[in-house]
Amino acid sequence: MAKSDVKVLGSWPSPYAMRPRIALNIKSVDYEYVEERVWEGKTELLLQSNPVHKKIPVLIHGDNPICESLNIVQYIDETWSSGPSILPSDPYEGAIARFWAAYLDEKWFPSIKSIAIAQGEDARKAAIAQVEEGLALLEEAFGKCSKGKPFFGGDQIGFLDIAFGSFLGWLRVTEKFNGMKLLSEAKTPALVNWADRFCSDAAVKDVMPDTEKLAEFGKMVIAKIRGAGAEIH
Ligand SMILES: N[C@@H](CCC(=O)N[C@@H](CS)C(=O)NCC(=O)O)C(=O)O
Repeated sequence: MAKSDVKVLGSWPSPYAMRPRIALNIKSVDYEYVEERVWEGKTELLLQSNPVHKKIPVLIHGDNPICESLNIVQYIDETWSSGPSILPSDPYEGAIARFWAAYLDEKWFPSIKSIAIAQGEDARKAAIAQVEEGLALLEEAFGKCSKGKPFFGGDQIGFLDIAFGSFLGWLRVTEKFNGMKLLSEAKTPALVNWADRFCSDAAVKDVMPDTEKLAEFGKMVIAKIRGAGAEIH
């Protein structure tokens, strides 16, 4: 497949945009990465490719746009057999991986955002407690899914590794902003080691944003939100 036949529309600070890139790297598929500065405006290509949500990431394969990051990862897994499988072949393990991925997107990451925009100390502490509660659940899930292997997906990075790992940059920024560790040897030892392994994996390391750069971007976004009373996307 020629590089120009596979495009990813993404934005560097977006956790969601990392997901298709990691999946394509796992499958050793060459692709063109198109940086969309969605916080400044949207290109015609993005609006045409994702007219429903108007969000990145979008995978454009030939003439076909595919939207929603986890849906894209599944598409990549089903389309290319040029690398290890990303979704578990066992239906129960697949259902568990998709369950936790939905939990991360629908509940856990919104709590991370709540820490950033919490008004007052009580609200901030409540949001931190929610994030920590989620991490305790994920620590337990890691034990069950990995069965003693390095990743949620076993020996290789799988669907849930991608879903969760893509949030590690923002988790580190949150730790930095709040002067605390959310992933710690004391509370989440397995996830601490998993996070190090995930970030240094060949499929991930070049797409994981630098924490300092992400923190600078985060400050800008938070200031904008506090000013406008808007929501973080
Ligand atoms: N559920 C979507 C979320 C994608 C998303 O929220 N993208 C953000 C960037 S992180 C975006 O494009 N925001 C622009 C907007 O909402 O206008 C996915 O998994 O792909």
